[in-house]
Amino acid sequence: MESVEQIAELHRRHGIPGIAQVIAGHGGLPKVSVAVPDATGEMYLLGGHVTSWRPAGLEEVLFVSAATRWQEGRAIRGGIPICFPWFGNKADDPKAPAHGFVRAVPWKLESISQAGGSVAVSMFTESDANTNKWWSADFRLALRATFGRELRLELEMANTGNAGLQFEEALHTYFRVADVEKVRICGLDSVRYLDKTDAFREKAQHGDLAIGKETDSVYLNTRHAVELQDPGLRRRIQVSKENSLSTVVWNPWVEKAKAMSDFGDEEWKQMVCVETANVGQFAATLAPGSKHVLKAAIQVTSL
Ligand code: TA6
Repeated sequence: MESVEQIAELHRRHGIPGIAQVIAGHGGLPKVSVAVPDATGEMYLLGGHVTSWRPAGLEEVLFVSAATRWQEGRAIRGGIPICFPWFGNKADDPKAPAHGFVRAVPWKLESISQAGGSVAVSMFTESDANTNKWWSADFRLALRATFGRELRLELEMANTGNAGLQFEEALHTYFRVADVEKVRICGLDSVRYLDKTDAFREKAQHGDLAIGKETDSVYLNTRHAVELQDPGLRRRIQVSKENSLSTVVWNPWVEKAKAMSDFGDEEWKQMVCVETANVGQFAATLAPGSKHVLKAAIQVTSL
């Protein structure tokens, strides 16, 4: 983990006075903290992990568990974990870390820049001997998060090797809600999905999605934007996307919440994940020397 001196050096090189600073966050982990008139936000170097986005005049949009461990080697529970290069358990290795290996390691800070009224923070991670233990590919993965009236995310995967690649990816976004049982998720009507709570059976979504039990659904071949309606916080959260054919909706509900040591037993009521992804049969493929950019844009309006 970066020392105090290393964090100070990152701030000296990348900080923007009054706009963006590099400081020690929870657990002493380095983070970029941004504040512009339109929004505030935070992004940790651990996992290239966005943990906060708060448009001016509105409440925090992202959920982060109060039980998060804040330590290298473990993903932050909440915010926007980056799942790569596989989603869920690794098909051919049950001992491999769930959701891949990039969310629990420190990324490098590439740049902080102002773009109109927004601030863009770019971080990246690259293949090395450690990643090659799990996946032989050569790659560079970068996340550019632009904090403003909307939150724009661009996950750029570069194939730096000389072989074609196939990989899964997800922006595993945890949204903060007042009461998940009163939330409705719109935009997936008639889309087919795999129900991971029912042996991955393929089903069709009928109308808006309500959360009344453990929910773990992988929507298939969908480019649709999704709208999360939260009457308790009197807001709508729109998630639009590009270069993504999978949308995942997850709430652990009571028993799974109790089983997670870095998640409060009652916290399932205040969150729902709506994930922008390419997983399963919609995994991405990439020729040598090529790039693929998964994009999501998140906006909040009043309900
Ligand atoms: O995206 C939903 C999911 O795959 C669930 O099956 C559950 O495992 C969740 O991700 C959280 O996974 P994690 O490894 O972060 O505990």
